[in-house]
Amino acid sequence: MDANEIKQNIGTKEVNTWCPGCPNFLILESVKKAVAEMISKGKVRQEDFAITTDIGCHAKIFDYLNLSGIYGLHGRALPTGLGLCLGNPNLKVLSFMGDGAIYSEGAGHFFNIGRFNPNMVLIVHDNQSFSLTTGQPTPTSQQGYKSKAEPIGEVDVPINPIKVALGLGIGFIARCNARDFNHTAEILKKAINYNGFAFVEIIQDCLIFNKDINGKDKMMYKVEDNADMKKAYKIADEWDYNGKKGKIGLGVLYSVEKESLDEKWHALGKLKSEGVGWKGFDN
Ligand SMILES: Cc1ncc(C[n+]2csc(CCOP(=O)(O)OP(=O)(O)O)c2C)c(N)n1
Ligand code: SF4
Repeated sequence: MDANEIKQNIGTKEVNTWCPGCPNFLILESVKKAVAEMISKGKVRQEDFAITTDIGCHAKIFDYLNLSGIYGLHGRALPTGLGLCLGNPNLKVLSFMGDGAIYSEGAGHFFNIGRFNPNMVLIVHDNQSFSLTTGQPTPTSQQGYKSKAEPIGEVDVPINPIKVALGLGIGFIARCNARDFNHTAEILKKAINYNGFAFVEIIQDCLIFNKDINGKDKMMYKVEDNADMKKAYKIADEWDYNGKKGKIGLGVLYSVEKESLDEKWHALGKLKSEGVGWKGFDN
């Protein structure tokens, strides 16, 4: 089967309930494209992928991907994904989270995952809003964002997830534009092939909530794959998530080799080399 036929199989027939035109459709396309192209090369099978999702608009991707996985609790897609990695180190685990999910409810898990360094990919749909619950500010919302929860406008300065990830020692850090789905698919393939924990932050508009921060495409530019930490901080500093001033670097902002969980933990590495999960479980 060629990549296009495989891509058809990775989709489902579920009725899609995202708002018409939501960039989540394009993130879905990128994931299907990346996974299908990898399968078409013959080195990995559809059943080698597993997904975990959070709760939120983004998390509905679970219903639209024909991949095994767990539709988890809000803020918990990362530990759920880590559990899958421990259960079967041969899986390629993709965890999908919103900016509210990962930088607020799930922040404690983000804090530690770079240290653990399991072989998995975190994909963040960052629309700078808690959208499923009708638009409350998240840690990446810009100051002044008015919502029913904060009618006077957000008073706190947003975090910069790229700088946070660098500070946490995450070995693969990338940023993408949801609308540029070919580029996102290329980055996702690199993230999936990375040996260790890969973080992919996708900038996404929400068409209904926090509309003031939408439409940043003109600020975006592509960077070459980078392994220099100082340069990565410099790129991260070019945009502070607090408005529409600055430049948004896209691509692999930082990638270095680090000992992965299965390399540190020999029992897990042994299972990986034997091509099995924990003994006693049906793989
Ligand atoms: C522990 C917990 N806290 C809060 C909620 C309510 N809740 C469900 S979805 C959601 C918003 C999700 O926002 P985000 O993760 O940014 O994703 P988006 O909807 O923007 O894609 C919230 C607050 C919940 N289900 N569980
Ligand atoms: S509310 Fe926003 S993020 Fe959610 S489906 Fe609609 S456009 Fe997409």
